Amino acid sequence: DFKFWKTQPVTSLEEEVTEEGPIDKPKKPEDISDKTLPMLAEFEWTTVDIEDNEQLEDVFVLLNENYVEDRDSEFRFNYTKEFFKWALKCPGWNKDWNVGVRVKNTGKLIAFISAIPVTLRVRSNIIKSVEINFLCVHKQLRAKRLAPVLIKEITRRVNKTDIWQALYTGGAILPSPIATCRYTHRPLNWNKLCDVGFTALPSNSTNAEMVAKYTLPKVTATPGLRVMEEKDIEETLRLFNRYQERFELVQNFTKEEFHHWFLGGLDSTSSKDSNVIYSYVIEDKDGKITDFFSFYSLPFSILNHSVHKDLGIGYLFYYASDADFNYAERYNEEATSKLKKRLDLIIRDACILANNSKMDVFNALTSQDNALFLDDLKFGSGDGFLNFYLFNYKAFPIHGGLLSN
Ligand code: YNC
Ligand code: MG
Repeated sequence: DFKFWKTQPVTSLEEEVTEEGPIDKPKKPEDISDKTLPMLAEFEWTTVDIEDNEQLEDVFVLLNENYVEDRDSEFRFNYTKEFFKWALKCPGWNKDWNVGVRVKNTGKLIAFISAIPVTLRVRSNIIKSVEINFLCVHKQLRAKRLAPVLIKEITRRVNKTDIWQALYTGGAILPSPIATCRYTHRPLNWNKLCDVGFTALPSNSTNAEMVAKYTLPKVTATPGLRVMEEKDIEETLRLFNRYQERFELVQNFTKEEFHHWFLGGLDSTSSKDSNVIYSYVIEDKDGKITDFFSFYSLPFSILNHSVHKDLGIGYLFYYASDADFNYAERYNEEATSKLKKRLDLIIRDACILANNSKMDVFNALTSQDNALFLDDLKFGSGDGFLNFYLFNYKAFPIHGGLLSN
């Protein structure tokens, strides 16, 4: 019955939105308390310094052991320091927004929540916001109403900087999703996926048939495809911004943010050696960038397998193409079929590159324009759904594509 969520500025599940905009009356940072929320006696608040390796390690030990798991507990995300640096140390990141809870006696980290700054566009409205991620409570401390306290504390800290809106995503159904996407999976290494129980052999096929179905060439097909470099940032961002106009909910990137999200963390120089984010551009013979795509790596640990310990997973991230710039004609058949052809080609190359980078499966959401190519590129629907939420912002449902996550 959402005892907590009922008290928060979010759209309730039965509500019909008639007007878009903030839910709370405008407030000022000075209206917000300077004091941290009360915490249970045996625990204490901590601001996790993610630039301190030991503290960063506390976070990924907590998450690796207690964060999202598949239903049968066979796989768990295998977060690394590099991944967190990329995900949490983006331009404008705020040290105070990595909030943890420790056991007073032992110092053990038992809960975490994070925020990073993002600029959202909901249709034509630009909203200065944060994105909330990595909410986690230790398995043995669940159902003690710690999550609402973490959420209120991060809200307080964000509000203190004059930011009043947030975006968050998750598998849980809460009041109220503005959009829901499904996870899809494109097997790259069928034998291993089968071996570790990630996929099962369909009853009417043989392993050999499945391997044949999913085998990809080693060499990409798009002429002019190459790794994105520093010098491409400005042109690629322009292409990207134009492409994003077609979507109703997007994240706007500054040049600096674009650099971070597509060329790796602040302290890494190229996407090739960061091993977290992989970005590519397609340059035509006149030296013009016509397309770009990206994917990131977030492997699973395999929990009880004698041979395989990790499962390499690539996640399709953002892409853009000049194949269909007339977004007003989004549903124009000719424009759509031109774009589809192009995306079929370049995202197939993304699968090839992911496979060459030792990833075993390539995941994509049904967001952005992915519906155009998922079937033809042999992505299969997964069990997982991802709901998108806005905090303190009422919005009409989002149609069609939206941001990647
Ligand atoms: C969830 N995922 O409904 P009600 S996604 C938000 N997001 O409240 P307790 C959640 N709320 O129903 P537990 C939630 N899951 O009474 C549960 N809730 O109103 C709500 N899992 O609290 C739930 N990470 O502490 C209920 O539950 C209340 O001990 C119950 O803890 C929950 O990062 C959790 O899936 C998720 O670690 C921490 O189960 C725990 O079960 C866990 O008794 C595994 O909580 C990992 C996992 C979630 C990943 C994510 C996005 C989080 C968004 C949070 C909302 C942010 C709002 C905006 C704030 C900034 C505003 C500004 C400006
Ligand atoms: Mg709890």
